[in-house]
Amino acid sequence: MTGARFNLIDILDHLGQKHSATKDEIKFILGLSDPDEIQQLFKAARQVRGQHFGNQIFLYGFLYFSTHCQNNCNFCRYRRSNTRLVRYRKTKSQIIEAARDMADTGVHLIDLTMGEDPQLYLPGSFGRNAFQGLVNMVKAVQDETGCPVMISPGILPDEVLKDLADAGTTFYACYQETHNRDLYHNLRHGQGFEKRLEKKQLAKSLGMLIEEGIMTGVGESLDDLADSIIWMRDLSADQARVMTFVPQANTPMGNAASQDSLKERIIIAVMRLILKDCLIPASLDVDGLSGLKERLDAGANVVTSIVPPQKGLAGVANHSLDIEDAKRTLDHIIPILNSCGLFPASSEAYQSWINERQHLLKRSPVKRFEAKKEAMQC
Ligand code: SAM
Ligand code: MD0
Ligand code: SF4
Repeated sequence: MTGARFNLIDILDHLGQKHSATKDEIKFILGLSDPDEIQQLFKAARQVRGQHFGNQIFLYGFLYFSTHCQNNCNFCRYRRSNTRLVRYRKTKSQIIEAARDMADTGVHLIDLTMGEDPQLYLPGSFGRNAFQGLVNMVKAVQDETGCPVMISPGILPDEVLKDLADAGTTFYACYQETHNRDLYHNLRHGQGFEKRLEKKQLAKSLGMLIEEGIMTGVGESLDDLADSIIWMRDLSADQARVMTFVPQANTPMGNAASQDSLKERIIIAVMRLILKDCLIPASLDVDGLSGLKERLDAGANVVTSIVPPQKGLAGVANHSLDIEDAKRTLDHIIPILNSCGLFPASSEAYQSWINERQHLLKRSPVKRFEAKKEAMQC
């Protein structure tokens, strides 16, 4: 518990009227444990979602095109030292075919995700040329599907981020996992905390929208969670996610206790109340299709990790759950949206949300960048 006791109804009213909250108030709502109070929190989050997005939900296809990785994140199945899995690297034509299939079913965006594939980071070839194939592939996916693209590649050289921005890539996703530096170094061992933040800032200054993300169930405190939400606000994240850590066999954190979805849902709701018009995913990658309704009920407005079957594609936190039995598809997802009184948005509605957001970014890039720099110094 946080110690301080506030009046929940007052805070929820205040946040529902577009106001902000102090860190102590954020900690207080993150720490709720009374089931009735948690339901009030979820209801308030759904109301704020409704104010900004009505009953429209966005849908993201997930395409994990290379599971090779040079890094050794302690939480991740795809860490370099895990030799007990079969990895893959999809060809450009396989990627385009899978992306086209997903676009045909009606997703709004294609999320192209990779490990930091060592083939792209070979000694001597690090730089723009090594990544030309990646940039061309993003262009081809955009052209062939007509969908906006999110790229989730980890850390890239600055000039490659620039090439991706020039190619019209809509989103750069790069998750900090936590904004507590000590915890970060336990999770993303050997990777720079500042560097990861700076890449997001650079992407934003180049005109791309950014997604920030955290994990819960990794030893974080309420204070850490409140800090992360404040970071997301100060970074002007366009999309903000939380995922419950799923322990992975043959990794250093493989024997950790698993956490149920309640904390994740509380964080989703608090993000909604604080970040308001930000996109907030309900990922199918943690609890599969059966965890979708409860995440939407907490105020999420994007379904992510939609994966087509029969393509040999993997998830991240759950590499196979619900994929080959086609449950991560719109046929299964749409009835669940409808049961919550929600509907898939049109592609035009998604594109106009993006346009509006990019327009805002163009109007005040310097101010936003300075605000973020100040936030980094706190
Ligand atoms: N390699 C790139 C990178 O690390 O930025 C792209 C992959 S990234 C989109 C994979 C994300 O999935 C991680 O940042 C983390 O948030 C989440 N993730 C990975 N392993 C997980 C696990 N075991 N449980 C829950 N989430 C996990
Ligand atoms: C998801 N498995 O949406 C995906 C992944 C990467 N941008 C997203 C973590 O849950
Ligand atoms: Fe590699 Fe990304 Fe997994 Fe870390 S989270 S090991 S960078 S794939």
